[in-house]
Amino acid sequence: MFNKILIANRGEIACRVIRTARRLDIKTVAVYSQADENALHVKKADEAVFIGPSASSKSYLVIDNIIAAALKTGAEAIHPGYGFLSENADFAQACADNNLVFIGPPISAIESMGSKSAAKNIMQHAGVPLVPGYHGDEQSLSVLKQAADEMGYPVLLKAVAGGGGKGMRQVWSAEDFESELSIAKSEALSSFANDDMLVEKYLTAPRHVEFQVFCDVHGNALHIFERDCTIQRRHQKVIEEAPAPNFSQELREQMGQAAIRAAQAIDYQGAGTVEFLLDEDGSFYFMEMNTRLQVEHPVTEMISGQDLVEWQLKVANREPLPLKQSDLKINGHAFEARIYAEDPNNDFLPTSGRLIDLEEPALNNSVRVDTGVLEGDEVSPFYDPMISKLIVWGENRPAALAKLKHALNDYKISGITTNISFLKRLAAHQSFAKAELDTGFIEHHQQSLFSKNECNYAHLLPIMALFLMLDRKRNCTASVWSQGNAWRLNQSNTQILNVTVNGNEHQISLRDLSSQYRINLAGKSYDLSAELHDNKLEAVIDGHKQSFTILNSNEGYCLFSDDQEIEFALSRPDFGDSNSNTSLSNFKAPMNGTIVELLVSKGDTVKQDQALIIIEAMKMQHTIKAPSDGEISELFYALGDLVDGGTELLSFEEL
Ligand code: MV4
Repeated sequence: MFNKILIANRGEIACRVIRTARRLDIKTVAVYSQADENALHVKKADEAVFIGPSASSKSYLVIDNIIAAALKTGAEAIHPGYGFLSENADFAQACADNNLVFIGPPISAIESMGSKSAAKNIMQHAGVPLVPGYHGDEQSLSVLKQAADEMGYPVLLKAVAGGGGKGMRQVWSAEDFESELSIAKSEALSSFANDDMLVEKYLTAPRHVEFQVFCDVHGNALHIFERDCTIQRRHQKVIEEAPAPNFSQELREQMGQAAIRAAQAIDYQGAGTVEFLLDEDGSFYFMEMNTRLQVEHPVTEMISGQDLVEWQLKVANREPLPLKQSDLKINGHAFEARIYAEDPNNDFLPTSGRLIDLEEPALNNSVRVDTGVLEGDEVSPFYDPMISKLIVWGENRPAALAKLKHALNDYKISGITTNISFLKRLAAHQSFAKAELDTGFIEHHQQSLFSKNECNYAHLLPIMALFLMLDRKRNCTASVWSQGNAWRLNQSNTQILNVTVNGNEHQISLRDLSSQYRINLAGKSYDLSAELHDNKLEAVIDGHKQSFTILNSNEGYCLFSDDQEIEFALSRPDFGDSNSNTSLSNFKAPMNGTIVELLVSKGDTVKQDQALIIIEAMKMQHTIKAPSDGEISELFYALGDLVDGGTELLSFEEL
């Protein structure tokens, strides 16, 4: 086995690879950018090498810097993780040129899968089913339209050069074909400088089912079952599971064999994923093959009991696969929920800042958290905003789902907005429990998944008041009563508290009756007793005992109850110096990306909320909007420019 490997990645996947390497007594070398100087993956590795500025284009994507780091430290092999250089054939070639083992497939396999239309041709020859459609070179309107008419509507137009859902357009009837084609072509031309189209039968409610495959250099090939990754939002996976629900053993065998044929058709080696669309009638079709370890590989590990990184290392070391197909058995069910720094109530815009308090669920054999951050760390705008992955296991799907809900409830992050509350609503959804899955799930269930009743916090105000009082008591035992600002001494044992929640101030009177407290709020009175230990408040409200977690947050505190997380603060005295509109104007790129639409010009006057710039990053589009009516005084970038996360994009003058 290797003595030392370099991990050409960051965050949770770098930590994940280090964990297995350490168990196998392999030394590890991390690489890091400026922003990651104190990152967890750097702390976990035996050695770490600085490779450049924060922008990944200047660090994690610089092949020469990574190769130099490996040569300098004497690493024998490089694990690329996912993203970054993991599917870059030039990088695999640079490894080979420098006698470094690339822990991934042969260069030719990466190249074969890099072009979508070439991949489809290879798969067709290998007998892997493709969605019925036209993949030809002849691109005239009459040929494309005839293909569509013959297969019947609806059809899907896909840019040959596209991928990840970009440049796709549905056509529902023959009359619409010509106009939809011209829109699709112009979109493809501006995005990919190539307007060649595929025409496919449009599957209206498919599932995304992918197979984990493994091949060694000795010609052995097998699959480690499937993952259902149907729950996606704008082509980003949200919750994945294994095995796929409502999936027969017969279908598993058929699709598994097709996946192995796909891998063997390109002389694959190492870990790969073959993605399929699964139609409602049980037909399945090849979509693409990913030539790397996937983000969601842990659900496969949970149900198979195998360590996929260990398998990768063995295959890269030219050892045979550790097991035969017949040795592998599915045990139970697993889910993965991706925890992101993003705001579900603001179009999932990435958030960044410091993870002030971070509480993970209790970890054990059935609850796993793969993370790249610690409490107090900064989530920077430079990289993918995924904070961690929560992976759970149960004897069967309902048991695993119960575990997922419980663990999500116990996962608490304050300081930055995350998608945890959204994940909780997904996990609790009736249709999800029934595994009524198709790729439109989140869109179809918008109403229930984005309900705004989170603002209903009246019943939590007494808890907030009680916490503020007990917290103050433990911090300034000397004299609670002599503290100034919002605390006012009334009678000997009654205080008036002003608590701010969502910008609203609430006046709460709190009377200390030695063993109990009586709270008066908006004309109602409550009797409570409570104890505060660290950040847990145990309160008995009118005979009902409940437990709450309260973490420190940016402006005050964050209260976590069963289904809500809500920020609150003790109101500060008004010094009359507050400038109300300070933080609204953010014209910074949320992450590294490309300007795909520039909707205004210098000197334009715009209305509040008008879209100004659309930036695309990580397959997502983000719209920068006007915070108020105003004028665009300067635009710093042009259409098509690549910008680094955090870069100021324009200057704006309020009118
Ligand atoms: C499709 C399809 C329906 N019919 N092709 C989206 C990403 C790209 N790689 C393939 N995609 C799709 N291709 C046909 N003929 C529906 C999708 C699709 C999708 C696929 C997998 C997971 C989520 C999806 C969300 C929307 C559309």
